[in-house]
Amino acid sequence: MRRHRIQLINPNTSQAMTETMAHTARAIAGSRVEIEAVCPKEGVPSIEGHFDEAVATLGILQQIREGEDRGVDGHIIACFGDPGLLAARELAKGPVLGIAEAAMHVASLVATRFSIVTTLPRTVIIARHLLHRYGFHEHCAAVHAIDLPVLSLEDGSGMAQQKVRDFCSNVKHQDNVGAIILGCGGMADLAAELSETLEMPVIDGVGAAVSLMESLLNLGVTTSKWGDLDFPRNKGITGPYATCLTRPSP
Ligand code: 5HY
Repeated sequence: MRRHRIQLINPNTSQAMTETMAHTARAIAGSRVEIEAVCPKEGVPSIEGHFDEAVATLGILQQIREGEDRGVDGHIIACFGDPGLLAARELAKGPVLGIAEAAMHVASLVATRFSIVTTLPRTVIIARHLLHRYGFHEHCAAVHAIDLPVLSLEDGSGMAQQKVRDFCSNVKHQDNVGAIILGCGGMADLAAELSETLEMPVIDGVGAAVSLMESLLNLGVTTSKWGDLDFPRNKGITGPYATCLTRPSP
């Protein structure tokens, strides 16, 4: 049975956060799966808004290109805004999953309603836009921001993690929901512990995306190239984006 190679892309340039997510991904992945964790060399140290997402998207598409050239089977965009997801699906042969979309699918399978706990207030609208785009807005009771800079999750003090724990405990008792989604890739390593202590499903998108990706690869389904997710037409794009675009041989 051929091994599946999944590229886990952390769209920010934090190597520490890439390792946190890679650790969780490898813990969840089955024995037939190899996780290749990467992050762009240039770009934004953390993604906390629309501008950051736009800047990070070039790095994501270049990583997709490099992964395709290495022959990976699938890609995961490990940032809770799912930046560049549809553009990445156009570029890739294999499936591409965003951690927000994956977490919402998994949460809706185990609870009729869920709440999302994310980092900064300014990113709440990004999660709301995705809830509507993916059709999960009726499943979501609330999107909360802890008012936590993303990189505080990697400062080693543990304070950010304690804030997440306390906040999720309040959400359990206030929101009348059956599940909580952790709205940042940097929180990936907290889901198992919180599910146990809160005795309810606490879902992280990295783990959810790895499991869903394995299912897609086992089913042998890939991104449809019939219609809008077909490979981009190579029409002489100039500048840094041109590097994303060598069309793979059929
Ligand atoms: C993330 N930012 O998952 C998002 C979280 C957020 O750098 N990785 C980031 O707050 O949107």
